[in-house]
Amino acid sequence: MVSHSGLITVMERAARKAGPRLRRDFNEVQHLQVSRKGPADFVSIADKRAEDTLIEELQKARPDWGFLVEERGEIKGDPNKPRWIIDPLDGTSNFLHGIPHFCMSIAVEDPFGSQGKPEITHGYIYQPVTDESFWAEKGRGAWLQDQRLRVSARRDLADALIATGIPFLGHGNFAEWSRIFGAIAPEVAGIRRFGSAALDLAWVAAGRYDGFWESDLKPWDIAAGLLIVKEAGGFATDYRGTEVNIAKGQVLAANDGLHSKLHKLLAGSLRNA
Ligand code: 2AM
Ligand code: CA
Ligand code: CA
Ligand code: CA
Repeated sequence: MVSHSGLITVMERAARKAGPRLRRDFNEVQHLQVSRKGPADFVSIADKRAEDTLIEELQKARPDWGFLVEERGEIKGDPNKPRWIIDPLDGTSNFLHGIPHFCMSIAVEDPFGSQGKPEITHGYIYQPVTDESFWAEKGRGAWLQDQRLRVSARRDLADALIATGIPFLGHGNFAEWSRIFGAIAPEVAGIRRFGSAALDLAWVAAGRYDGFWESDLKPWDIAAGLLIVKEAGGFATDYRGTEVNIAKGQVLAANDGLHSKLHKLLAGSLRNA
């Protein structure tokens, strides 16, 4: 492993502690207890177990830090210290259907970042089935295991493979998504929708996808992934082209050349609505 800060080691240890149980649960998914949080919004005992393990491990390492996690919500810590932003299982729909495309996402948010406002300083995304970890530290690059990550160098929309997240039953704006899709899909080489926003961003950072757009995302879906994209030389904004607000959850990410082309199509489709 390439040398990295103590915090990345802490995140890695916690993720690799929760990983084997998540893999075991995945192999016996038909026996798992599942409940519904919204019309098509499921949560399983595996989500909760993974979250509990991550909280327990991270609390051991940094006892006074707070948390923002998907299932338990906010756990208050020392307001002057960083907090963890965690999705213990991103891609639950895939998980419950036996599709091995899911991950854990862990980020560190410094309450007083470089400009005195909250800022993500570390991100770690772990896919237990492939054993891949994508991670970044602010200002120190993005990595897949010990390999430096770089967003794709493709410049032409006609060569670009673009990921998105599609609204689903009870969630998101179908009309808006359809307009954007109608503008982008005819111009690019392909569109993918695999159902894990955190992995979508990690794959943009790794140059597997050339771009990604989605809205109505939660902080735990994107906190780690956005930093990994930026540290891999990528560009991420909201649909207006301004800095992403993780609380608002609107993202367009790509290398900078493709970002401006995609943004033109996206903004045009919403203007003509
Ligand atoms: P989750 O698996 O952590 O719930 C953005 O698309 C996010 O929406 C996904 O990363 C996923 O996170 C969440 N989501 C919840 N229910 C979903 C569904 N039925 N289909 C797709 N994504 C869903
Ligand atoms: Ca969920
Ligand atoms: Ca999620
Ligand atoms: Ca989740």
